[in-house]
Amino acid sequence: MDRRAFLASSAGAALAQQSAKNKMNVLMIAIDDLRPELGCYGAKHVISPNIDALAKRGTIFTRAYCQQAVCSPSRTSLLTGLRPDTTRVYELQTHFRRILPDAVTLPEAFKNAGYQTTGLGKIFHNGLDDTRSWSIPHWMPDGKRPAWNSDEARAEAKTFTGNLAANGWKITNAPTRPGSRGPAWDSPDVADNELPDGKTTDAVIGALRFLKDKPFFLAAGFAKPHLPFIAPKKYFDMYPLDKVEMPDYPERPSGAPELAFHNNGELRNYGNIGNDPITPDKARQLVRAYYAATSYTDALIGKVLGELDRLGLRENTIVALWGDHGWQLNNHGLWQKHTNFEKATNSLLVVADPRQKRKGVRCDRFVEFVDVYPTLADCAGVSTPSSLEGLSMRRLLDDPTLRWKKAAFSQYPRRQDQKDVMGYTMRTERYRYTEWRWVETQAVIDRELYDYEADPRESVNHARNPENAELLTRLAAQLKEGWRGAKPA
Ligand SMILES: [Ca+2]
Repeated sequence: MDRRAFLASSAGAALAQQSAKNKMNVLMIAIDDLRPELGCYGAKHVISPNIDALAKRGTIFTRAYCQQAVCSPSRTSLLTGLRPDTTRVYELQTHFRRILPDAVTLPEAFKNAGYQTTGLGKIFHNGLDDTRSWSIPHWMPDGKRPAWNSDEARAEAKTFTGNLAANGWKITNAPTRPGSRGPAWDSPDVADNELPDGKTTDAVIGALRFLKDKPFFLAAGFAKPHLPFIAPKKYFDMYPLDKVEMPDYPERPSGAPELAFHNNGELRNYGNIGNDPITPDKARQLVRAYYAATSYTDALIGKVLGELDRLGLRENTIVALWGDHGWQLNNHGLWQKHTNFEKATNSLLVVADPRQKRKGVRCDRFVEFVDVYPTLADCAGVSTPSSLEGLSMRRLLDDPTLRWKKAAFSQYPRRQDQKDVMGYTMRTERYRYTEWRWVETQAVIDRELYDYEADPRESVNHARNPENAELLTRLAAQLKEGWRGAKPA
């Protein structure tokens, strides 16, 4: 190398080093099935001091909507920045690479920008990991996988990639027999790290220590409060059974089509639920256990955020925390997610960028989970594919009152008469408008209209009232315009 080239290259290396120093890290915390019912969301009966503390240094999004209220479709949409009708992932079996082999995922965009990227715990849906997303292989706390970032883990990740390719990315989760999943809740008297999420927490802390000097994108996935609601006993003790605040409106909305509902099949897979009626006593036990599992997860997140502080990383790390969709705690007689109702689609989202101008504020603007990818990339200065279907929320972090999206969009598939049905739903400032359509012909089978101004509990479907004809026509036109039409000018 001649002297000039040497000088140029060492200047380049120094610049690269400098820019690595200035790069913001990302800690993305994914929580399975956590609904936005926490202290920082105004739910004082839920004990969540650690997420509340994070919210004080960031923005709480009160109107964040997932694109489909079930794990893999929602996570795939968030992690690819594409909506379910683009990913074609509507269930828990299809890997998005079958449809979109060249998609660049959120962690992958960071990897391509020179970041160390890794995931611990549930990030992509279980069994559907995307090896291309990670510079250090993804790790699960199931005891079957080698330690995070070990030679064995790297070798296994290679084999895993090979297997996926050989199978044409087809992975199927065998359906579980009813009653075969053990109890729906349990409160073992164990230490936090004797349960899988506690093991994930220890591994995340180790990963932070390892990654602290490099720009990193670290995804930490917590499995609780997903069913079964298992948490150490001390978290159950925080919620005396007789004092548990029971969720309101257990009734179905009047005039809602059968397509809007499900039969609580996921919950009924658990041995102590089965096909028996869910009695008020059982409902109370379930609600208490959900809150206990929530507080357990919150405590673990506190440990992770504490380590971030101890390592001096708070000022150069963006933290994004989300629950992958909402959750119905006996709202409309429904448990779980799997619907287009408000409680299933409205989700938890907190973003904290240490550089944001307004901290500890609530933002009531409509944001969608497809927006998480462009936001994190925008905040970190990472380039993204032009095909993304979301909008960066970065400006909302500085000013939560900006004029923003006119609506948020979600969808949920069903089967009827052995044919595929898709329910498309749109949440506007005042209404939720839903169309259930045959997939094949796109003909509308049924509609729902809820007016949150008059009826925040969705107790009446107004779509069948002839007086609303004009409103329905207007909302149908807006739904047809979809997310492109709802973008701020
Ligand atoms: Ca989930």
